[in-house]
Amino acid sequence: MSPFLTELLQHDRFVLTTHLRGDGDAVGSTLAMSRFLQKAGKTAHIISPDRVSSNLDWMPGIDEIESYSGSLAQRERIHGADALVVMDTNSAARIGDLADSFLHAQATRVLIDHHPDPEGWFDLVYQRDSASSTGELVSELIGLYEVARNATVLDHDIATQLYTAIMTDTGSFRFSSVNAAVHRHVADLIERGGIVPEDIHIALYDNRTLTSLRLLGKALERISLRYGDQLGFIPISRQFMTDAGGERGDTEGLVNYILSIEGVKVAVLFLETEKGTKLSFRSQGDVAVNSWAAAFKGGGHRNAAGAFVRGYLDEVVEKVLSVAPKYIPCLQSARDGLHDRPEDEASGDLSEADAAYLTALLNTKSR
Ligand SMILES: [Mn+2]
Repeated sequence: MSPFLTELLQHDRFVLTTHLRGDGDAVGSTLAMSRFLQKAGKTAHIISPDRVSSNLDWMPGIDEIESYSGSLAQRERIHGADALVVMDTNSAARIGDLADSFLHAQATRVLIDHHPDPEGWFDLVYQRDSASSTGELVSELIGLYEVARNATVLDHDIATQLYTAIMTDTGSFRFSSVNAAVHRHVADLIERGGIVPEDIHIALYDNRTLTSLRLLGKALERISLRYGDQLGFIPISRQFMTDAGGERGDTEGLVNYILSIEGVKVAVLFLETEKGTKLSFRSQGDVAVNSWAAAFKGGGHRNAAGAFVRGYLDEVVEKVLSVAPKYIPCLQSARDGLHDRPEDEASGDLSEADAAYLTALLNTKSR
């Protein structure tokens, strides 16, 4: 068996968690990992830092996820665990109020994740940033276990959870992280798990409200292009959201539409919130957006990243777009008269409270 699994399975009482505002990969991979551990004879509980996305309510096992309340029972459960597993994020700030007890735990702190640059406080790590999703990593681990123990772990529920995880984190199998290995995992989930992919796609994507679709229409009218039409962006003000009757979550996936324009290689969604503007960066293929996001104290993957910047929406838009060519070389030959500003894009000093707020807000789609 892999050294990681051998060491992991020396433990008996597991508590698993994932990042704030858990998405398909976060929730699916954590549920599948928990069920896997239970089938391996362990006790496993999932405590999420907050409520997971409501579009996952249909997922098998979803009721087993507790939201963290800080209750005595939950704290005792964490204290009594001999392994604490963090999934689909590598950062204490992204597990909200659980961070304190995880950081100071006596238990083995385990990371299973596909984000780059893990924080240093984990004792046992299964991480590969070229993996399409945390779901793919869990699928791998289950496969290794099944071979080593000559056992069957994969079932209909686990297959549903992992299919959801991999599918949502790959934009329905279209991002640059998708390769033959991903499809082999998925083929196995379909074949051995007996799942019907169409049912999962319908459950996830065909439940929009008319209001949110109308909001999408209005938002798409606001797309602008720059840098030789290679960069597209949409600014969404709070006023726009109010006028359109939109709710949090209605802008989900909006940024991906920008990339569907021919010739557009980089897309940014600017979403104004009460305290500043949330940025979602997307790009295609070899074009990387994570260092651009990092310039604004954000982060993420090569093709999907996020950040949060204080200030008025219009100012933030100009500030972020004006430095784009510095981080995206393909835009350099297509400068279109924007003023490049001096090295001030790191938006000054964030107080600790601001930084924490930023992190909580950041939903980098944690691919
Ligand atoms: Mn992920």
